[in-house]
Amino acid sequence: MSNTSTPSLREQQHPLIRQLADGIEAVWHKHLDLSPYNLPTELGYVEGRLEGEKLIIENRCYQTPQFRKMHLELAKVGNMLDILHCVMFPRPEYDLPMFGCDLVGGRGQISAAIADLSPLNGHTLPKSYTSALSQIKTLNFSQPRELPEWGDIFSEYCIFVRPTSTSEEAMFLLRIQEFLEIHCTQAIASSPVSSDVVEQILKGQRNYCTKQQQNDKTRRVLEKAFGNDWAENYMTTVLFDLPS
Ligand code: BLA
Repeated sequence: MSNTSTPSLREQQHPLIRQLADGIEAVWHKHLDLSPYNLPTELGYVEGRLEGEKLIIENRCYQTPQFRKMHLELAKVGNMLDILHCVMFPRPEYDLPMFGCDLVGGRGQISAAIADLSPLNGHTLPKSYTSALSQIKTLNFSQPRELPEWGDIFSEYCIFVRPTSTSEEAMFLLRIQEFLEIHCTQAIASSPVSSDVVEQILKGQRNYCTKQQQNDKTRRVLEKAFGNDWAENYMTTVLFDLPS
């Protein structure tokens, strides 16, 4: 695992990705009691080739008393593609939503920026979340994007846009910080649930991961650079592993 002072890839990435990576880690450090989470060593830092360009993947992973795995991934394909992927997997003993965020850009423009606190029971977030989220202001972006079919896992607070200006980028950045402030504050105040509820939560997490594994756009990038088996293994053990 790489620790605090090796921000190599992020310095070469789109400014929004860099700011977001720094911002996510800052909120994590501010609120949570972080310990390292070890990915299989061969998957912490990976290099491959995609259409003659070098694909580099750099992972950072933590865990806390409330979160089984907090994963921040940065990836870069030559000068074509910059990617930030982040998911916080709660321990199933806590009734907490999934925080997920994905930014994809190339040649100076972010084409997809998505962030959400996704409920695990199919439809509603815990009341404490909806009351906090209803107090932050509704944002308007000039180019909202349509969710794919598997995107029924996302909440009504999900943002999925193509940011068209630095002010829209700043709005997106701020919204993620608001999501994370709410999420970390709620998480540390929450108590473990009873064992029958744990089963329900696990079911919800499995559904979330199974849907995310259907993202063909992610899969295609990984398949082209590393092959089908590697991509399948990476999507099911690193990006969206199901809790045992
Ligand atoms: C879209 N994800 C994409 C796209 C690419 C990737 C190339 C298409 C961009 C576009 O349409 O403009 C690629 N994303 C990757 C790769 C990794 C990655 C290679 O994370 C990792 C190595 N994806 C997530 C998470 C969410 C998510 C956590 O990993 C949401 C919380 C969403 N990504 C997401 C969605 C799309 C996307 C909804 C659009 C998919 C579509 O339009 O079909």
